[in-house]
Amino acid sequence: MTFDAEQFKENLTARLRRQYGKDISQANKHDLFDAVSASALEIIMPNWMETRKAYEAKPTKQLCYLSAEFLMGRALSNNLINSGIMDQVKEVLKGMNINYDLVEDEEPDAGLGNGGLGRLAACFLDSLATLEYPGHGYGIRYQYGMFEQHIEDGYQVEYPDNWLKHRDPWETKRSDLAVTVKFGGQIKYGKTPDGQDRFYLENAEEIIATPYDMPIVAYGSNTVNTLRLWQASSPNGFDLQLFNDMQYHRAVERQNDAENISRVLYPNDNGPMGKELRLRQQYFFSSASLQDLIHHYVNTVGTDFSKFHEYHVIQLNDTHPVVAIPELMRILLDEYNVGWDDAWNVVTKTFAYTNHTILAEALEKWPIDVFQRLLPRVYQIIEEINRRLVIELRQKFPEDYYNQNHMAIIHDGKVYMAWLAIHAGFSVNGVAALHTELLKTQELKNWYTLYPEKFNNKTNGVTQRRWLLSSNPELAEFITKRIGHGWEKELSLLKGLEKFADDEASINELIAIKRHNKEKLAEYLKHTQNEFLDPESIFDTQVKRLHEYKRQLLNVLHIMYEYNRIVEDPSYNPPAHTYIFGAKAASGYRRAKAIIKLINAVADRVNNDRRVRGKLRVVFVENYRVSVAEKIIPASDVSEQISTAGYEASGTSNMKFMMNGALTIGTLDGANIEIVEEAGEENAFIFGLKADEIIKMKSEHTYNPQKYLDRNPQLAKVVNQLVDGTYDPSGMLFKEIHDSIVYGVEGQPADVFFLLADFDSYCQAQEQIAKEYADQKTWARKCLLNIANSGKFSSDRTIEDYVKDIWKLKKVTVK
Ligand code: 26Q
Repeated sequence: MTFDAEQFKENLTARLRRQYGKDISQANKHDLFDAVSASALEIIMPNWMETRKAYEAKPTKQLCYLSAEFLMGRALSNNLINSGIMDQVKEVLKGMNINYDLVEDEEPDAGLGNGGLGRLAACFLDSLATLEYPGHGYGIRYQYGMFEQHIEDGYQVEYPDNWLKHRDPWETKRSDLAVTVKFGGQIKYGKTPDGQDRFYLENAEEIIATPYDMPIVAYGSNTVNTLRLWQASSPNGFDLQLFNDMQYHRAVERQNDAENISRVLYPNDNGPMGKELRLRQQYFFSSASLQDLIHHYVNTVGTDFSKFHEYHVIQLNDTHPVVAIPELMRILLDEYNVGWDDAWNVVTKTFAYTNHTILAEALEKWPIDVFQRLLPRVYQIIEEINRRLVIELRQKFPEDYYNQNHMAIIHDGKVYMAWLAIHAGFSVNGVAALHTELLKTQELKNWYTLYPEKFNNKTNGVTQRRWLLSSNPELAEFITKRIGHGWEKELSLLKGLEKFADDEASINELIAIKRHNKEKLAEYLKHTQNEFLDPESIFDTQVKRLHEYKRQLLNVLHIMYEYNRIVEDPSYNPPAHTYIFGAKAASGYRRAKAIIKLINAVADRVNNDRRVRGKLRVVFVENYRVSVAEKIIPASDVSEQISTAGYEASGTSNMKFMMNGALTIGTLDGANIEIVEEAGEENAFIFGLKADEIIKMKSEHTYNPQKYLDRNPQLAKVVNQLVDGTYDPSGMLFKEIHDSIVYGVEGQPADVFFLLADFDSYCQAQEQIAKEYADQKTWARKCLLNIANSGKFSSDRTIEDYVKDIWKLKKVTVK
């Protein structure tokens, strides 16, 4: 993009003048963030407009990525880097005596997602634009994103994330493109004004969906794609009659009820949540997005829908937007008078479904009564889809009454959203090789028998623009100095670094870069939460949502074990080790919250014990989020990826750590398997039971956790310390955690996530880390080999895989 320094300066001062009535000398950091962003958008805008024109000039297939979550993080640095004007902007600001870093830090994260699934959507948008594919995101403009986590007395306390408190300079409100979404009402059948017999809804509640567009700026090309987020409001405004009657609450009730649909992101990651408002959210953005697509199609192609799938492909990010399937049927049947078979033909060529989890509790199912009341016509259409499916099932599985019942979209009083997606979609994909295999052979085995051709794997990836180029500029420069530019758009070029593995100067430089990143993180944590970190120590990091299957508890049990060992044996002198945690727990997930309290209790004890000072430290980073990940990951030596094998569909932070030269301690789960395949087993610390071993023990009921306690007195001691007053005088706070591993609680067997079985093996892997870290050069060599072999884990590769096998998009060059 062309950059005119004078023009930029002028835009900046004009924005300050118009929006805030201030000149540069009066502007505070926030004003500056807003003005710099607005001025950058001014530069991006012509390309955004050109991109739209290019897509319209020659209609080609467009991808619609439908997702309830887009975990975008901050936009400013990303957009400046991608549009190639970062250096120039910094230069201009420097000339005006403005420190860019302070401006950057003013931007709130767009935290419109929970974790992996939401961040994956954000990485995909970056790759789609950069690879010049016409692909757009569609989601919800939550007024409140992922909650803000405070730690008070060691407990997680949630505060609303009011990220739109100040206006968001990146978004454009498009009132001209608003649509109506209908809820409830009664189904009627009758004549339309033009004399057609149709189904329609009477007395339905109407909600306005207004789109807000965000630019998705390509790196190194002119493409600017769109993330379109819908906001809900009432068409009726507030009720003046009631207001005049002094019934102030009731006067705004309707408006509030409508706005509640896009009020807040549900903070459940991989968890159950059968709330009606959530279904409202899902239908709201699915319906609005489809209406948008249909308008586009009708305007560019016309009302012959037989070619719809040649112009639109819709990727469903998990089951959250699956209600779009019957909604497209409804629009075609009821609004465009298409017959059932023709409509079904369109639908089955348009939708593709990604599964992100094999946890049973995350597979969405809605009670029939809730569904039917909220979306009567959509429900009726699902019934018809189901009726036809059941006929197919009887033919395919004669006499197999289990499958005939269990695979029905509607059974046991519920609507099974995943079944609807698999049946109606043309593609079903898992997110890592192991995950896809487990879908085929375990969770979705019956569906794989019915539709083997639909199943495929798409191993996740992350964008190196945000997770390396932007977040780790020193490492980026190290790379470019050795292999030149190009890796920013073709990550497999990193392979060229391998030849520096035995180059002393390179290894020393790599060590110095990691060291500097560690110092910067230490400084940041000193500043934000008054934590002291020793950059000499191993930075051993586990940052991800808190979930039992991710086994933060295994990490903590090992820390407790280390602590005992150092205290009991003064001659034991391991290298200094800092354990860093960052994790949010779903607000209703009691045991996850207890684990956060435990981490903080252990930190409190360990960090205040002179006997282990300089050897062991535990830090819980408050309010972990994208912008904090960007600081933690480049500063980490060890990446904790320790889920029970078979449970983590893929993981994506594992890839970010690898790219930034951290060594993985992990189980053979999710994408860890492929990471080790690329990096070499000798360059990671792999431990624990394998997925097939876990599956076998589960199905044969042969796991006996007590055996491990009997066998290992140190482990027994640590487990007992959960309740003996060591970390909590009452002995009660961690009793449920204790009981869940030792006895089993709530009808579950003991230790469902196999912590005790993997404990020994995890300790050995940690011991190996301590040993190998002592030899800095050998360690850094392994880091370099990890970086050099991380090319596969670029989301650019993932997107090309989707394009080739599922989406069949063509690149569109924007002039
Ligand atoms: C479901 C029903 C009701 C309310 C909420 C939900 C819900 C919300 C979020 C269910 C699941 C999620 C998020 C899941 C998720 O983030 N999964 C992760 O996806 C990553 C990207 O594919 C993988 O790398 C991770 O392994 C997987 O856990």
